[in-house]
Amino acid sequence: MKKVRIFLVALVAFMLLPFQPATQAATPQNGTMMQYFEWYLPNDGAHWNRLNTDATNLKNLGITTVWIPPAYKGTSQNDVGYGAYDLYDLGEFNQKGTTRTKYGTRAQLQSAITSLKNQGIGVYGDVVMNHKGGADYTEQVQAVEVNPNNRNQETSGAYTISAWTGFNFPGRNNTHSSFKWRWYHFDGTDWDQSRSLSRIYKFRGDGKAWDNEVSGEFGNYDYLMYADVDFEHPEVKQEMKNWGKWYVNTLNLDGFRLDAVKHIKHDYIQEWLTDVRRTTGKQLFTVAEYWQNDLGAINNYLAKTGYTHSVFDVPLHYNFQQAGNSGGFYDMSKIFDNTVVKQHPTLAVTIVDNHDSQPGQSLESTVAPWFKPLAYAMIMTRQQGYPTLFYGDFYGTKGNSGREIPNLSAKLDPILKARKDLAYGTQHDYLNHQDVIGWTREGVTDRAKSGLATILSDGPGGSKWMYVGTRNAGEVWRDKTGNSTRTVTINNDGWGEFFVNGGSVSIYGE
Ligand SMILES: [Ca+2]
Ligand SMILES: [Ca+2]
Ligand SMILES: [Ca+2]
Repeated sequence: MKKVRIFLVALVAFMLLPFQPATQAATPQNGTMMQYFEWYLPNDGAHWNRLNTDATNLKNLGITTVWIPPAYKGTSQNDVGYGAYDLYDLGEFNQKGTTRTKYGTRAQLQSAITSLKNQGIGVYGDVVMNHKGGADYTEQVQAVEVNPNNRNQETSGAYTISAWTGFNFPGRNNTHSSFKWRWYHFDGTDWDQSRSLSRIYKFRGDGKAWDNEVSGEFGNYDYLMYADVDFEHPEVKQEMKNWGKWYVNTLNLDGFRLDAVKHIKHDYIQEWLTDVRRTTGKQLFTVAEYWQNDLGAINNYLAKTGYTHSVFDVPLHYNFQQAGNSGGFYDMSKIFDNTVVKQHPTLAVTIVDNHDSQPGQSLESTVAPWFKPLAYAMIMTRQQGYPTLFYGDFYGTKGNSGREIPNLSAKLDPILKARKDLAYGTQHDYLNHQDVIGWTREGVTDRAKSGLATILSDGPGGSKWMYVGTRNAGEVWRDKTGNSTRTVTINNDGWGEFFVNGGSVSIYGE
């Protein structure tokens, strides 16, 4: 009887064993996004193939998600994608004088995405909803001119203009969608073809008005460029939801980057995203581009969209730019002041530069090259924020400005590696000096050799005593960037004295 009972207990224990976790769940790898394009990529139709070939390398660098450029047909083959013409033409139909886009064909894009997915890398699609360019024909539309500096002020009576608002997509011939765009799907434009006149025109009739709840710059910043989409029109609202579902399902997307949201009716963005998440059954991580160096305006957008998605940390980018241009006289203890990552750490997508801020572009505000490794250390080795690696910083930018961003991959490689392997566990901040700041991560037990100490200076070199945790006591840490050759022995209390050169960054680890 006793033997049987022991046998049964042993049997039950054996059966239960595999279902009991041996240790706590493994700490997931840190998420790192890459913006896989810059403005001046060559118009060679080879970019999707470059992305395809790069997939394994990206995985090894620690890239977990890729933000791809707008993948649909723009106003011409050379369009970067933001002059969106046909959202359903992913390089599949002969339209605007080309079948492929600047980046290649739909088949090449889908092949690249398959390669990324095979490496476990997620893909975010760029969503250009605010406007449409490259219309197929003009329509006669009643319109009024408005003051460019105060779009709420009409500066003419209504008259008939010839507006580029007719979109039939003849080359696509109703494949994927039969929706046709007409003037009444838009709120305005900036060109009267009949008079060759450039004005900001607000359409009349059909209850037309600039959409409200957009940026308040220039009175009402609904209008940005081309034919401005009217997100108060019921046909538009439904069509964009249909397209969102199609875009996700066709490309197997994992999320979105939303272009120019400060020009789009904010509550429609929330309505659209909620609908597409529901109809696709996917969580769809989303980051919105609300480009304004004003945390108050960004906070308003987050509130108006119900905190349903993330935003780029534009104020942090401008702090980086200012620090890089201040020759050491920036107060580094304030580098995170008035930023999204400080106020909403879980909603901040942190960037250093992008395709608009790079040299020669519309929002040029490039971070100085010497400061970029410091900036990347600040977004890549801290707990807060979802960081983005810019293609143009890693591989360099092209363009004719003579001020291209150099290829910084050799300097950024160790920082990316530190994010992938070391930047885990409890963080301790030492953001307490005008020049030399630092922070540490204690590491976690299930990631071997994790834990780090970052120290940087925008001015003279220096050192800091920082606590890295008693779990690291006795270890000898080295600077993974190679900028400093000093070694640091962690003392029995878990502290070490870490050194940094002037205008430099060091990331110490075991
Ligand atoms: Ca409207
Ligand atoms: Ca708009
Ligand atoms: Ca300083």
